[in-house]
Formats: sequence, C-alpha cells, structure tokens
Amino acid sequence: SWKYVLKEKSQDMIHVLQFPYNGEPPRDRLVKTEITPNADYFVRNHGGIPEINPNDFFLDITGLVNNPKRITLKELQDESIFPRQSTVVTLQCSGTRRIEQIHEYPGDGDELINAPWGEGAIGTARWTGVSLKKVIKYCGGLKDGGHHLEFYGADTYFKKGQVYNYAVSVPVRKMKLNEVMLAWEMNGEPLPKIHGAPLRAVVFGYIGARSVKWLYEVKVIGAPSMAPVQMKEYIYYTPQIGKQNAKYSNGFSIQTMPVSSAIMTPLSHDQIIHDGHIKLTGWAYSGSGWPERVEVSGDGGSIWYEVPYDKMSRKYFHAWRTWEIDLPVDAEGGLEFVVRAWDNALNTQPTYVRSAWNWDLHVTSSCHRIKIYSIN
Ligand code: MTE
Ligand code: MO
Repeated sequence: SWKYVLKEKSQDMIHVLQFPYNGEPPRDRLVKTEITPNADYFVRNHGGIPEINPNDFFLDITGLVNNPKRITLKELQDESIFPRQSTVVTLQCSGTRRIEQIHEYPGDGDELINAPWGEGAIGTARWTGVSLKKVIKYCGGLKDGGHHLEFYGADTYFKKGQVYNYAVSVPVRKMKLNEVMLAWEMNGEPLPKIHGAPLRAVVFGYIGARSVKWLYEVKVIGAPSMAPVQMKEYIYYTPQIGKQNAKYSNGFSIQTMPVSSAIMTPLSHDQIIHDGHIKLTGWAYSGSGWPERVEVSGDGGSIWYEVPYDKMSRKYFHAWRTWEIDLPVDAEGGLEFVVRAWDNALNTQPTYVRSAWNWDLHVTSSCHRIKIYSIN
C-alpha cells in the first residue's frame, strides 16, 4: 500500500506510525490555506489500505430499514435518484495534540491507539456525495427501534489475535439532521485511496473515528455498535481513572468534538527577532458549531489579545477557522504564547493540559502553549 501513499501524500508528511500509515503535515504548512490540500490532509489508519474496484462496488443498507437495499456507486452518483451534496467540513482525530498529554503522563502506552500526534491531525475539505438521510429514505425509512447507524469499513486490523473489520456507530439523530454524508469526492478530486475510496462516511462535528473509510455497509441497529473500535477505543475517562480501575464501562464514547485551537507558526525552535510585534497563525475548531472568537496571550495567559475578526477565515458550520494575529510583544527572552478559542455556544478551553488529561489521552482541548526565545 506504500505505492498509494507515495503517490497520494506529500513526501514530507510526519509519520506518527509507519504501519499502519498514520501521518500529519508539517506544522507550519497546515494553516496556509483554509481548505487543506488532499496531499497534506492527515491520515489515520487502523490497518491496511484495501483496494476496491469502483466498478464492482456496492453499498449495503441493512438492519432496521423498511427496504434493505444494495446500491451501486453509479446509483449513488445518479442525480435523478439522489441530490448531490457538497459541504466544507473539518475532520479532527481525537488524538490531535496527544503529545502534550504524553509529556504530562503517558497513561496506558498502547501505541496503536495512542499515536503521538502533534497539532496536525485535523484537516478541512469540501466533501461531495449524498446525504445519508436521502439514502435511508430511498430504503423506505427506519423501522421502529432503529436508533443507531453502524458503519463498516473494508479494512481489517488485528487485536489480541483476532481480525476485525473497522466498525463504529452514530445515533440516527445525526443522520436526520443531514450531518452524515457518504462522500466520493474530496476537494473536487476523486476521493484518494488512502482517504477511503471509493466511498466514505463524513460525520460532521464528530470525532474523526466515526467517519468510516472504505465504507461498504450501513446497518441500522437498536443500540451503539458492539464492535471493538466503538466499545474499546475512543473512550473518555475521568481524571481519576488509571491503570488500577480503567474499564470500558467507566468511560463514555467520544462523539461531538469540543472547542479547541492551536498555534501553528512560529515553530517553537525559531529564534524570533522583531520590533515589538510577532505574527502568529493557527486554527480553531468546534464540533458543535464554529469558533466565534480566538484570543492569544504572549505572557503565558495573563493578558489576552483578540484575533481581529477579519483575520479569521470564513465561518462554516462544523469547520475550523484559520487565524492570524500580529501580537504586540515588548519583552525579551523566554516567552510563552497561548491560544484559546470560544465557540458560538460560549464554550472555551481548559487552561492547562493537566485538566484535559485522561487515561487514553484523547481530545487535548486545553489551551495550546508554545515557548519562544525572543530577541527584541
Ligand atoms: N475508517 C476505516 N475504515 N479505518 C480506519 O482506520 N480511522 C478513523 C476514520 N475512519 C479509520 C476510518 C479515524 S480514527 C480518523 S481520525 C479518520 O478516519 C481519519 O480520516 P483520514 O485518514 O481521511 O484523515
Ligand atoms: Mo482518529
């Protein structure tokens, strides 16, 4: 599968794992554009990259629907059957910025789950496909008791000697809100193999793990999926839970992503020479809406400056906003820059990473901090 990786991804991706392929783009490049180029879009894989011939491809809609159906890609793409949808949406892996939690305390150390991601396991694309709501309607709608949608991916992975297909679920409410899309195009190009070709789910505002790649079946079920990725991964534990008392039932499934942000430039090893100003760039994202305000501090969080509204990129529901600020800084020596975002529901971020720390090291939503040595 390295054949596709080499073709589809930028050569300077940072590989947080070599196999399965997991990579993020260089930090200073990610926020140069509000739409992430496909070649720079982070990749999170649990197993290999299946090869699927789009001409033989079909999607099965099964379980608690009135008319279960097998639908070919051609049918999905036939605009006389399904209206086409094209939406700008951010996907964020719950491992984004995990490296900060690892530095705080490394937890259970399962490196397949706990890949040491930096700030780049997030990306924004214009996805094109159909709304899953239309597809469920085409199948005669839900039967009574259909409360969750289970998505199956064609890739397999090993865990404790057993082989599994990647599978997770989302509540049907998400589909009814038109917030689940079946996509075959990414930024106007055919969906790259490494991002799930020929068809993937895109679940708006949720943890990236629900946006199943290489999707071949949607099953309507009564309760959340029993598959291992749903039951045993992407669980959020309270800070009191550790090695002695961690069990899956002690945590809850991560779904909607909270408000978070990151400073992407300058890089912390840069030595900055300026005259009273320094330019910072970054992203801010909220899975339940959009970032409304971004604030940056040059002194570890005592005094905050608001990013001017015209220095934030366009507002889309369920997408990040990139931002830049020319921050006044008169001090010399070691400085700590901090960012925090506020979303449209007035949520903001925990101040320190220790208040975000959790046993499986997911969702590092605390204020992002970088240290810079400044010579004025
Ligand atoms: N779908 C399948 N079939 N297999 C996977 O390993 N990884 C998930 C999700 N969908 C995964 C998957 C996770 S954890 C994330 S964060 C996103 O895909 C990443 O999507 P991307 O690789 O297109 O950026
Ligand atoms: Mo993820």
